[in-house]
Amino acid sequence: MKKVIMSGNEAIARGAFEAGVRVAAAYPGTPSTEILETVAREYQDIYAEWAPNEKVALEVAYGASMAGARAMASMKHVGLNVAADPFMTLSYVGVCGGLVLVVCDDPELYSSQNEQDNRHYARFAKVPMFEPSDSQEAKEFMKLAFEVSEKFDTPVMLRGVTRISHAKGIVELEEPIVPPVTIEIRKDTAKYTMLPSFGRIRHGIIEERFLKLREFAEKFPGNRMEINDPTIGIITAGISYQYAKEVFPNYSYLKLGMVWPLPKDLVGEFFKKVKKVYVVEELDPFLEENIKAMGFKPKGGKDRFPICGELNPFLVEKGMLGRKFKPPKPAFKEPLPPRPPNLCPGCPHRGIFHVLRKLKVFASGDIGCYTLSAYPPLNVINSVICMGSSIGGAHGMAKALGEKGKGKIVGVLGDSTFLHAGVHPLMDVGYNRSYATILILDNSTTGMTGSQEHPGTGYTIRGEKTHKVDLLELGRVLGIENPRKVNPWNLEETEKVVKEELERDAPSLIVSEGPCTLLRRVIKKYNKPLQVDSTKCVGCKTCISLGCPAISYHPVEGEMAVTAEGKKRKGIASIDASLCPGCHLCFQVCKLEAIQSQEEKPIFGFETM
Ligand SMILES: Cc1ncc(C[n+]2csc(CCOP(=O)(O)OP(=O)(O)O)c2C)c(N)n1
Repeated sequence: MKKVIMSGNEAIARGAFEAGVRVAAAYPGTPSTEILETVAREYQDIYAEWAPNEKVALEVAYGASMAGARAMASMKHVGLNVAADPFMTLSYVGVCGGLVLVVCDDPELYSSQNEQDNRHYARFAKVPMFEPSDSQEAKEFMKLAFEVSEKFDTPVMLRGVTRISHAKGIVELEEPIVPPVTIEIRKDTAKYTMLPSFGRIRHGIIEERFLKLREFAEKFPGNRMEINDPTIGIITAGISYQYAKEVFPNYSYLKLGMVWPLPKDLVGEFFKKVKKVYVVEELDPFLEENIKAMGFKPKGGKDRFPICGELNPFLVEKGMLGRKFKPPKPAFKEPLPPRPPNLCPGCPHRGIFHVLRKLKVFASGDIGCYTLSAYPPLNVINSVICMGSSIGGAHGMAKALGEKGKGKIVGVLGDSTFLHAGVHPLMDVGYNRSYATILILDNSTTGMTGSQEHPGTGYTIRGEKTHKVDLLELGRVLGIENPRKVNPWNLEETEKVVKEELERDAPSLIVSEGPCTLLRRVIKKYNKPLQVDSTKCVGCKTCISLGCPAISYHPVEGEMAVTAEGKKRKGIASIDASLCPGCHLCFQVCKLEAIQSQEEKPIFGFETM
């Protein structure tokens, strides 16, 4: 059997392939993104698509399943909030071809707006959930998940976390199977049409299904007991198993590969075999509370281990032994310089935020690279909760403030976010006549998650050309009479248009159009890097306030503390030519002409070909 090294996400994709999946849909989101990217790259027989959002992705999988195909939807944890509506009722209708919903949680919020524990969703929707502890299990559990899905007529959830998705391990490859269900149109209206009369019947059916799944959990091969030292036992699952096993290899374990429903008899057996039982799990006391509800009394759980953030072997050791946590000695004497997250050099968003900061607006923000402008030195975004919320937030604020807020409220979101969850709120702005100005920062990609296509880019996940949504046209259709377009690298033009739109007492929309500097699909003609004339620079830091990583400030003393024109200065700016893509934003903000262009006719931003 061939063995390869794979990340958890790659292994999940491989599992889908080996299980004979036909249709896979997703919306990007860390840490889940590479699952569909791997499917699209490696497994050409699987139809793969970026859906506009997670709700659509799950509905696509549901349609494929009704036709008898094995189907998968993958998303990050908060994506399931968006897909929760179809998900909760999908549990009622069940499947025809197996359907697996992969959700990847993000304990520690490496790249998310919250760290919700999606195990609750499995209980909430009464569907089984598997949780792998490494890449091999990720692949195996995917295949089992499809079998369970068809056997019990249920969607199955597979939960990952960042450390499973992104860590690599050895995976044994097998040949793909031909799934047992044929793909054809079948009509079963009472099963698939959730009118109240049919839904009532299905509810009863899923309660029965749940009892059968509980029995199945007792025999599920991924739930296993490892009896070593009988004095101490740990009930655990997923990545927490790895942490505990690393520090306490000799303890006994009940490792749960199926975290919902739980195997009551197996848990009872473990309590009989081991003297003191602890529950080690990341985030919420999900296993602990459910085990306690069965009548068992673990010695410890969340009273010893943190409820917030990731666990790690040190935290598990500390919790188990009650010792003070001593962080390991750093390998370097000097601490690494802090590198706060920042917009890239040449990022089109920077120009917009320079203008919005100048105009002192309240910026109802959204989720994407542009959220980073909430940090210094830009300090522009003032609020964010979830994808698409910028528009509704700005609109609601405008309605609450009335006259007082006129000309002061903007909603800012990216192109991918707009098409994910911004279309309906913009419809609301048009319909209910808001004066809030909405800015869509169209960089022609889903930048934050690593540059994925979406319905506004004109390309599919496999790079085929396709229909491209025209954002200005869409704005018009939604009730914005005169949507405007700006080049965000042209500060004068951008400021003029934003000011005019802020003054407009009507729904208003600005589409800021400038491709992401990291976008590989677009071929760009860059200006030459800019240079600071050190004889002119007075160290006023105006260019520094753009927050461009290519520009830095250096204190000066002695002769250097005076400019050629005799002006005193404490420092000077410099531009790192290896980082500067020549966007010319700094050139435009420097009033002393100390930043020099090397172009006769500079382009603001860069030209695309
Ligand atoms: C419900 C949900 N799905 C996915 C994500 C992951 N995510 C964060 S920002 C973002 C979109 C960013 O793209 P865009 O709006 O175009 O802005 P950009 O980063 O390109 O500036 C995505 C998919 C999320 N945070 N929430």
